[in-house]
Amino acid sequence: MKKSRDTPGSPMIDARHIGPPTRRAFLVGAASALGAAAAHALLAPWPGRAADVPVDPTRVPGAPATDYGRRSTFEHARRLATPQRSRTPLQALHGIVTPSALHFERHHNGVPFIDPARHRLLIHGLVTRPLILTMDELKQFPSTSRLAFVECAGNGGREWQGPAGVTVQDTHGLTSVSEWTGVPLATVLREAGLRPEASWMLAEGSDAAAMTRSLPLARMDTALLCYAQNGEPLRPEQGYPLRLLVPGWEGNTCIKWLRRLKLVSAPRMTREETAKYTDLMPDGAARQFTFEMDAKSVITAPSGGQRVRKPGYVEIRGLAWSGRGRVGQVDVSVDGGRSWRVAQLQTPVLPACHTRFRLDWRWDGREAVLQSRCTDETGYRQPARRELVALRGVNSYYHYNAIQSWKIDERGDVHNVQV
Ligand SMILES: Nc1nc2c(c(=O)[nH]1)N[C@H]1C(S)=C(S)[C@@H](COP(=O)(O)O)O[C@H]1N2
Ligand SMILES: [Mo]
Repeated sequence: MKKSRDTPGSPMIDARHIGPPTRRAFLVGAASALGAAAAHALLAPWPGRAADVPVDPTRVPGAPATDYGRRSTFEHARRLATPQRSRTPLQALHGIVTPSALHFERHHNGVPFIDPARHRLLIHGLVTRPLILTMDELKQFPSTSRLAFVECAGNGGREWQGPAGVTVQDTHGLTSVSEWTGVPLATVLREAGLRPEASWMLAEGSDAAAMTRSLPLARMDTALLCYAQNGEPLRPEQGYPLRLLVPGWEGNTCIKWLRRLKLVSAPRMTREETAKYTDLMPDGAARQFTFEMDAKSVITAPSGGQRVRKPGYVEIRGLAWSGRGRVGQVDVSVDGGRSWRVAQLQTPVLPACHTRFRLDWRWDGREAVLQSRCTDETGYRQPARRELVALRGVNSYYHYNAIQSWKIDERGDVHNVQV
């Protein structure tokens, strides 16, 4: 961190730019003179504390332009973090894009610190021309952008054993949407030249977990080697400087901090496709290589931990998605699944992407159980919990996509329930 308060482009607030001196400006000036304390000023909310809001903002010149933006002092939505994951606050989002700073995170041994100038992608194994590519070389290939969700296979995993999460962030916060930019995997593989025996690909990350997965080449047609997210380079948490994106597939196939692709003739049975990310069925067999995330939906408002303040109009809002394509229809129930109404879908409705849905409702002040169910364009319908459990038992941790129920009690408080 630079110590001078005259650092060009510093986003610090300087008393010279904001007219009449305020207590805030005085404090910031004093802090920056202290050098080390300048670091604190740089992290301070924009452009000051709530207590310093002028009575009449038209009477005071506003804050100067800054080199990298921050959100308003009054906005506090945040990821809920434990060391190896953080969850997106779906209840606080509008539309379908997740702000990069709120994209959920999952890492098996921390976020590595990587210099993009020294990063390389090695492509070897069953290829005719092994390649070592720099980031600059990767960016020279024809590029493409698309919106897509990344969802952890463990999203909702705790709900297998009963209602566990309080909020929708707890129950569904391991899914997020970005606009991803990169080069199609197929383009780079063509450059390397596939040998006829090549049928699988081992993808490896350069984090301390060296996360590795086997992926079938025949189904990699939409896979992207991504270097950008929502218009800027990937965030470190999302795999900077390079990640694999397999749209619609379980998040663990989207190897971050990607450093190696080895073309092979059979899956390598890594930890992440044997001990992890498999589902134990009631008969003792395990599902493996399930890949696509099944259709899912959830009501984000009103949702767990919120309160419906009074009887009357409520816009029911939520998100629906499918790893197999577009959302076809979303139905909403306010009586625990006895009757259903078709929700309105907000365009665009994109494959392997969250779709926003809405339904007008009048709450009569009596207990209600809200549910949503997604049918995707393949005709697959999101199962009720009892349908899912009848098929899969309760030995699984991953791939839970049952209909979520939110109970509104007579006070208006919303609770996670299973009906
Ligand atoms: N190299 C590497 N890639 C990784 C992981 C990891 O730990 N290391 N975690 C995976 C898992 S389990 C998920 S769900 C997604 C999460 O992507 P995100 O953190 O960008 O949301 O990254 C995947 N890619
Ligand atoms: Mo994951």
